[in-house]
Amino acid sequence: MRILFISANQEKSPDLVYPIGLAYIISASIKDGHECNVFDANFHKDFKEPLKNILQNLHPDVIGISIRNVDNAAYPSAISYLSHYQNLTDFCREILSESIIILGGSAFSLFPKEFMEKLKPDFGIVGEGENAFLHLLKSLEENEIPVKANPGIYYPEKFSYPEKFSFESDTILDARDLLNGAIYSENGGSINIQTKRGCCFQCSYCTYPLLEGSEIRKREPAKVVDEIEYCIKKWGGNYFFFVDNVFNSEQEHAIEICKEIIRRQIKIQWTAYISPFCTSETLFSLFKESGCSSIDLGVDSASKTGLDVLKKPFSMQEIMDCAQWCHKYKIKFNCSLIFGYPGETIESIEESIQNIFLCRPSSVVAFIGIRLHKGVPLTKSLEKNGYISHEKIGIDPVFYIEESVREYLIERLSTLSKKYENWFMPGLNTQRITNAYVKRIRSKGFKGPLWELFSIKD
Ligand code: B12
Ligand code: SF4
Repeated sequence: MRILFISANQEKSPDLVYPIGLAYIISASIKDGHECNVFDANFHKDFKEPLKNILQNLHPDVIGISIRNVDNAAYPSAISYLSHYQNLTDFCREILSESIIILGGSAFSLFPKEFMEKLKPDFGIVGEGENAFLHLLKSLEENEIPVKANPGIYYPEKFSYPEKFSFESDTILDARDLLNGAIYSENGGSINIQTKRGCCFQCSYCTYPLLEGSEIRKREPAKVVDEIEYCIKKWGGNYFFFVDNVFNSEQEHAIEICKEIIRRQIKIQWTAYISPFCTSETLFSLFKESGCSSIDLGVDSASKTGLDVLKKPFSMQEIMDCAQWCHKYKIKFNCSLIFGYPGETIESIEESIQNIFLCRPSSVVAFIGIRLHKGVPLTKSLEKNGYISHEKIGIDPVFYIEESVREYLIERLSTLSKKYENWFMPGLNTQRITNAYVKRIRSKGFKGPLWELFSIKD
């Protein structure tokens, strides 16, 4: 089939992000013999003219649209991207009413019913899209109504994630090229790469097990490193972002990848999300040797109550150990925090802040409140105890904030972010790093997450 793939994302904050999810769908489609074309809205703020040209010249049978972010998840100034997605899908319909529109991506997967109602595509695919997308195309080619189509929503893989990273294919490299990898590598902070999917934990607020499944499916380390080498050769970039929800959730696998980078003597820098469970000093020393420049330490809370309520699978001691190894091996690290969870008190807020100061991170990104998503343990228990009804949770962001500490939190975190330049509160608009500034430092070659601007505190 002739397909036009559209990456709808236009968010440039905190950084320009290469649409790797769409690259995977394109890779699968190339492998299956489909004609693949792309339109990336990131490069066309006003997308109408260029999109009209491509739609009219191409007349695609199918338009596959990837929608990544629902909103920026930042209380109190949350931004919803819904109207942009609506404009984009309406425009495609207006220009070519006969093409079949299929939606997918993390935003769609979190609110499939709601996006189906608002954007009215022909189909939508929830979760991992490679096999489902090809299956749907085949059904369409054969003029069959997809067996599992469920009033327009197509859910084939929602509860049956493959056991292996089964969509491994060399066509990922062609797909990466089609999506202008070189421009992203030059203007963004990193080249993104995935080493596995799935998370076996169940932190109370987290959507990742819903999006990727709770079975971990790993790629072969050699394949991951082949892809790294390809990107370096093709695009000249050498800063990589491992986009796994937790890079070290299987310590052995992370170690194998580091060792393979070291064995091939590839000179790269990299960053990743690291969780304080499943770590060791050996892991951090291999991180360093393989080029790890920084890690985002997914702490979430540094108070005993916070770790319990958020169901984090590690202790305060494990957080401290990681911080100590980062200092020893000179790896910059950011601590991500969530304040205002159910049961948060002024004491637990202060305990968390004090413990984070003890860790001496390069930076801190602190969120106020929890953006509620359907189907996660926290939301389910809030629904059960009557705090909120299921219907109220949707595309319009709703946040849980422990009411008794709301004002204290806003005041306290504003003060901290004014006093310490390395404390960031997305949503409080105290941010000193503007998009224009980011563009300037990127054009001068600064790579990595923006918080790498701050050095590790000795
Ligand atoms: C790594 C990551 C980041 C990194 C990215 C670094 C980089 N250089 O790539 C950073 C830290 C920069 C980041 C920033 C943000 N992120 Co982020 N991020 C992630 C994370 C952990 C992984 C994303 C990823 O690359 N996945 C790997 C790819 C292969 O998977 P995928 O994109 O989902 O694609 C699959 C399917 O969705 C589907 N699919 C995708 N497209 C299409 C299209 C079609 C047609 C079909 C059929 C299927 C399909 O198939 C794909 C392959 O199986 C996800 C959480 C998660 N586990 O998904 C959050 C996530 C995507 N981020 C999220 C958000 C909100 C943001 C920010 C807005 C946060 C903020 N306030 O700063 C920014 C936005 C940045 C931007 N410019 O857009 C949300 C989006 C949903 C929401 N709640 O709105 C997520 C889901 C986390 C969450 N809270 O639930 N992020
Ligand atoms: S917060 Fe991290 S460890 Fe916990 S469920 Fe989400 S991805 Fe897994």
